[in-house]
Amino acid sequence: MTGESNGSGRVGIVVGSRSDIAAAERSMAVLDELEVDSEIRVISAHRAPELLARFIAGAEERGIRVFIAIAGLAAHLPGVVASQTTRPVIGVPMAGGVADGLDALLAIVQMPKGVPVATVGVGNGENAALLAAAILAVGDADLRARLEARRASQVDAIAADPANEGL
Ligand code: RP5
Repeated sequence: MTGESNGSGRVGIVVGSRSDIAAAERSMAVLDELEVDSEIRVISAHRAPELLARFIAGAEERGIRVFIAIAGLAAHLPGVVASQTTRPVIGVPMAGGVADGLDALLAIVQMPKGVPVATVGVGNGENAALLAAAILAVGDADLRARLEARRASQVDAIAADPANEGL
């Protein structure tokens, strides 16, 4: 799956290390479910900055409209991606290291003014995908309908819990 696209590539998912790949795959699974094309790349912002720049430039040319950037520790990857595009960037902090994800969470959410990065919870590739889809759905009524259907199915699942019988 890594390095491959499942279609025209509307969401570009990049992880700072192969150790972050599970979160990227959770993002891709949700996007697949919503019929949104995506691709996964493994590029460290500090170990391979030129490769990252090439990915961002090429991704825009291929029609990627939203980026999901996933990283742990100093977690500068989302900010570096955002510095090179005006497309929306969603950062996913990853657990690990001495602060177990709090370091990455603060690094991503505390982007200084001028270059924004949206931030979801630690390891929450699912919510990153849902936010990316919501951004794309602003201009895509069919995708909005699929997102609404997904929300409705969540309600159905909760209502079906035996604890909620009779509600
Ligand atoms: C970041 O540092 C990655 O996003 C990863 O979460 C963390 C550790 O990476 P490795 O040193 O294991 O490649 O670059």
